[in-house]
Amino acid sequence: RFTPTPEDKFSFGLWTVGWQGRDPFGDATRLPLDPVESVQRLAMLGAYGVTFHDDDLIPFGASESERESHIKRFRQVLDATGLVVPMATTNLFTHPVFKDGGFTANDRDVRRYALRKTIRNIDLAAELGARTYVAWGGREGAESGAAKDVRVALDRMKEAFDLLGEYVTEQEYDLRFAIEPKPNEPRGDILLPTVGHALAFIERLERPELYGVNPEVGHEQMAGLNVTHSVAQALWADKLFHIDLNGQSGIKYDQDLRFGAGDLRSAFWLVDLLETAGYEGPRHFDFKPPRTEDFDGVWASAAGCMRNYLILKQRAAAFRADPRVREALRAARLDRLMLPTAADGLSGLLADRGAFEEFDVEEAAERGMAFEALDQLAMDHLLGVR
Ligand code: GLT
Ligand code: MN
Ligand code: MN
Ligand code: MN
Repeated sequence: RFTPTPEDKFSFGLWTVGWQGRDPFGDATRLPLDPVESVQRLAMLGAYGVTFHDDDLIPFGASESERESHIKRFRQVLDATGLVVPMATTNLFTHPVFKDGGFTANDRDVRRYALRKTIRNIDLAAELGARTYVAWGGREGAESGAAKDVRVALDRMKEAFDLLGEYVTEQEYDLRFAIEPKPNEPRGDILLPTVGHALAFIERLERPELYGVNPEVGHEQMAGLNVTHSVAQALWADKLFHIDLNGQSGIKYDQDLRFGAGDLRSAFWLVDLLETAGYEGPRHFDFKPPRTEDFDGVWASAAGCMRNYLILKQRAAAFRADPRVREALRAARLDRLMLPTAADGLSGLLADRGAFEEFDVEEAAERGMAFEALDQLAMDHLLGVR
């Protein structure tokens, strides 16, 4: 029970289990992990996929021949374990050259370098069979007002994504982009800070169909938002290309806790949404095993992400299947929300005296919505007492 298998489509970034625990106040608490070992361990735990930044796999500055040998070892362990690479991404944030961003750095040279670095890893992503290319612009932003002309920076952001879209189209790669929003950290304020901002941005691109979003649980919560609502709107727009699952407790620094830790109720509703909305992409974990942990703790933390997802999936399914819940959903009038407001059209609405002139506003205002009883049923299922 609650044992993951590849059919569950769980994936992990190399940078998650491989995080050494370096933070702004302290040095690394763990040794580097060989990507080959990460892949082996993740496969043993029941994951189906692994994702990476260019620099997670091939150390920054490696020579061409070193690069080839890192890729070869990686391919070998993928073949041996059967793990797939559903997604890849670019590191445009660690090296000091990116201190003012990649695609929107004020320095034009840096922007051109960032695009070439990205294109180089897109080729590798396509070779390894990835279908999604994530773009997290953690350094695209500012700490002060005049330092960044946001409207012009968005022009450069659009230019970058349009060039990347042109490239994958020309190469005939079966690859789409997923923009990952975050409100702040490491920059004081980051461009495209929420799912909503990213969705609006995408519509201004030359090939909008090539771009979607990669919402991260904790990032929406850092902005004080309901991540399940953000993901629901992305699904509504057919833009949920990928997802970063993790845990966060309220508005504070990016905690990247294992999935299910932090806001558990939010995790429950998110799993309920993903499992009922027909999301078919990877369930990707972007978490950081706390720096208190040794390697046993790292693997326990990774296993916990998947276990919590499967427990919540079972709890959410039990909630949806419970006849009392179905009744409570009707009492809360969810079936009524599904009715078009004016199937009779605008003229029907305007001619309907019952809609306004004869509408009993006071009577309608008195109707209770029965949401609390419904939510308590959810709570009972989440807590495992039903
Ligand atoms: C970085 C960031 C994550 C992003 C990764 C993709 S890297 O760790 O904090 O949220 O998903 O670039
Ligand atoms: Mn992320
Ligand atoms: Mn995060
Ligand atoms: Mn992160």
